[in-house]
Amino acid sequence: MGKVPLIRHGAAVVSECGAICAYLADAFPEAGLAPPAGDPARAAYYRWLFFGAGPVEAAVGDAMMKVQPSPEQRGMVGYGCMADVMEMLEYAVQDGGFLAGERFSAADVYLGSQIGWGMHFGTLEKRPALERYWAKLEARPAAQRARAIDEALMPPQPAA
Ligand SMILES: N[C@@H](CCC(=O)N[C@@H](CS)C(=O)NCC(=O)O)C(=O)O
Repeated sequence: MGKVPLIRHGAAVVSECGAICAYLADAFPEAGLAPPAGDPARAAYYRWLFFGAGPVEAAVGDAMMKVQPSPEQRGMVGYGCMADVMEMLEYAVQDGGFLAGERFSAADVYLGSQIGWGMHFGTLEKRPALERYWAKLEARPAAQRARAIDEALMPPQPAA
C-alpha cells in the first residue's frame, strides 16, 4: 500500500497503527500497556483500539473528502455519522480516567493520539471532555520524554 508506519521486530512485520500499538504492548508486557487476558478491562481496551482503527479513521477520512453519509446511507458505513463518532468519543473519556479504566494503555496511545491530533488539525471537533483527556495524556511524564526524543530527532526548521 505504500503507507506508513510499519515496524519490523525480529521476524515480525506489523503495519496499521492500532495493530502496532497492540503488538508492542504484548511484546513488552513489563511496560504494562495492555490489561492482561482475562482482566475485564481487556474489553474496553479492545473496544477502543478497534473503534479508532475502524469508525474513527473512516469517519475522519470521509470528512476530509467532504463525504457525509445521508441518513439512508448511515446504515451502510461502520461509523454511522460523524456526530455519532463524536458522541462515542466523549462517552469513552467521560469517566475522567483512561480508555481501559484507571490505567493508561496502548488504547490511549492510539485512540488518544487520534483525538489529540484530530483536534489539533481540525479533523475532529474540539469538545471540553476530549480536551481534558488530551491534556491529561500530554502531561504524562512518558509523553513528555517521548516528545523530547522526537524533537531531538527533528532537523532544525528554517525560521518562518
Ligand atoms: N490505516 C493506516 C493508515 C496509514 C496512513 O494513512 N498513513 C499515511 C501517513 S499518516 C501515509 O502513509 N500516507 C502516504 C500515502 O498514502 O502516500 C494506519 O493506521 O497505519
